[in-house]
Amino acid sequence: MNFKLSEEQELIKQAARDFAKNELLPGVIDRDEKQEFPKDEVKKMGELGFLGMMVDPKYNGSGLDTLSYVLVMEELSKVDASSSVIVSVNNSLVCWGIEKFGTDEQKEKYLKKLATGEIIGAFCLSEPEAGSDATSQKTTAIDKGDHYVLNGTKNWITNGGTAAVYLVIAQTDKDKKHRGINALIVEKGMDGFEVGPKENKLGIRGSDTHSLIFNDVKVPKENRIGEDGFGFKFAMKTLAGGRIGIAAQALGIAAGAYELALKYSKERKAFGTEISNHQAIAFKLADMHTQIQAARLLVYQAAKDKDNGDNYDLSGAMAKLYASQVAMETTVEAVQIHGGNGFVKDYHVERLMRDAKITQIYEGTSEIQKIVISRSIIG
Ligand code: COS
Repeated sequence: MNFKLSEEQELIKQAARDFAKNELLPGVIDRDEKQEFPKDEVKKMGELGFLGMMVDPKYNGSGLDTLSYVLVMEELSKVDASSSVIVSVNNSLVCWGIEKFGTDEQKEKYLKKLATGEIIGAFCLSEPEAGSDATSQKTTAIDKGDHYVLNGTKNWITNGGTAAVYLVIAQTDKDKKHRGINALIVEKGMDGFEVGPKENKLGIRGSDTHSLIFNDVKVPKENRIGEDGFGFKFAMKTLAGGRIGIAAQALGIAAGAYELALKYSKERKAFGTEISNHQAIAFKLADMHTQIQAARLLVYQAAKDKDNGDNYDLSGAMAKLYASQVAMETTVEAVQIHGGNGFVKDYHVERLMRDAKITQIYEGTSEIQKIVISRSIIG
């Protein structure tokens, strides 16, 4: 086992760290407060190649491995998880899904622009009554020969208002259950497609989360991804990779909170000495450091499995389950170490604590990860 990063990976990690410090940090509190989408920052991330990291250069991507991608996700998430979720969805759900399963025409038309960040994408599976129970899709895509007619509502869609391209999962043939589900590429502006109001969220408030309404939207057949009935498998396979991105996001949130707590504990004095000299604080830091490193190894393992062409359903689910738990616990402790200062916005840790929670919910709740893990080990 070689845990050493290559020179290229170190450079990519440093580039993401510099970008987060110089470009994301200055406005992050304000964007969180105002629920403002990081428009300029996303444009710059596109220029740096962060929005199509694993995409083949022939489709304008950076052609990097999954490990490089998680390194970038970790560094961005230390500072701004609202920005990193935009990166995660565009890379692992939208670009990966189209590159892996799309037609040449779909790649030419959509992937080339998504990979540079000229446009961004959204992945639309969840519904008011189908989140974890993903086979119970109520959105319908009725086959009309050369096109589908799409009707229904999707909920909690990241990049919902800002995306130009939406991968929508919908039921075509109810009798076939999950084998009658399709994945369609829907463009903003198609007749009958409406973006609902923006959600007012606990965390990742800079990201843009909406419901979407489809009312007799005509989607050409050539916009279907894969064979008829492939939509549910498409969603599962895509989410398996997405979970590695979210695990890296959770890792970054935890590591960001830990770095702030460590620094603060060496500056803040109480009872005549820096608080890091008190065992009550030092032991918290020891636990945080240990848990974060364990989470990091799980995330790297999942990324390596994907890069090696091995199955990553199990390793990705374990990485997400554990890293999101560590993100929650670490951020709570980071606030505690900061005391009263931890409760005010200027010190960043309260935001990281709020941002951490969603990593236990989206792209499969912790309970769903336990289903995936237990089925995988029990059979
Ligand atoms: N890769 C490929 N195919 C997969 C798969 C995977 N990782 N996981 C499941 N499938 C396939 C199964 O093989 C099965 O297909 P066949 O019957 O053709 O073999 C099909 O999907 C249904 O699988 P299963 O019977 O296991 O479905 P369940 O209803 O029991 O649900 C879980 C499986 C719970 C794992 C799934 O619904 C899930 O992941 N839910 C969470 C969805 C989610 O992440 N929601 C968040 C929205 S995105 S923010």
